[in-house]
Amino acid sequence: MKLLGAPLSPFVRKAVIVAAEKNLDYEYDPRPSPLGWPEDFEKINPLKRIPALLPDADKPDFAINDSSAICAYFEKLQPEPALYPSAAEAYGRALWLEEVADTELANKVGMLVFRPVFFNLAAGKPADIDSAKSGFEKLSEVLLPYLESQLGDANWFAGDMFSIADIAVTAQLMNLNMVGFAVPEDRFPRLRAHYTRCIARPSIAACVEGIEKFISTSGFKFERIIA
Ligand SMILES: N[C@@H](CCC(=O)N[C@@H](CS)C(=O)NCC(=O)O)C(=O)O
Repeated sequence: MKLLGAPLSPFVRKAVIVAAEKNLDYEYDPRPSPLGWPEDFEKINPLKRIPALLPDADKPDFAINDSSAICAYFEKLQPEPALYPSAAEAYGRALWLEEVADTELANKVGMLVFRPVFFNLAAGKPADIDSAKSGFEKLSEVLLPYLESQLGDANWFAGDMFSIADIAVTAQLMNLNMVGFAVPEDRFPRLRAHYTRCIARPSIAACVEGIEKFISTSGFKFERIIA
């Protein structure tokens, strides 16, 4: 089984975390990236997005694309530990919050905060901190309050178990952190505590380590805006 996609992609990260939680064995190809696609990548994913998964080396035409499809496939492949609740209500919540994370949260974190910092640095330009700050404020208007309210007093987003919802949200917030914006503890204490709880898991801590290694070797300077 081969998983393809650059590790800074939050969607690739989702799949990497789920595979780690389930102790799945796979080969990893980090090359496909929005900053440069390998030739013929469209043959694997006609949507030209990452992550992509080639489940079987003997079936090179069989690809599963999209992090949600890949994570759900992993759940069937290795049901334990379960990352999707079995009760209908918690299952529905998990899928809904995964969707919120993969669409609106990803869009706002990616376009409004991550891009003005990371894409500028990658292009050899100074980070556009003012745009990132105003992007972060937009994120703080509706989405972060919504996630804060959805947690309530619970440790996890869906039922009493760590699930795909926790993974999907955390995978996005990690990119926010990478470019200098922690979830502010004074404004969103439950979400901040949830983030801290999630990144303590070995499956996610390994990804945090990967980001830190990237930062220290890239030579990019990421200013800390919210600690
Ligand atoms: N819904 C997809 C979204 C995947 C996605 O948008 N990935 C980004 C990288 S973070 C990508 O490949 N973008 C390519 C592009 O926009 O050209 C998923 O969950 O996998």
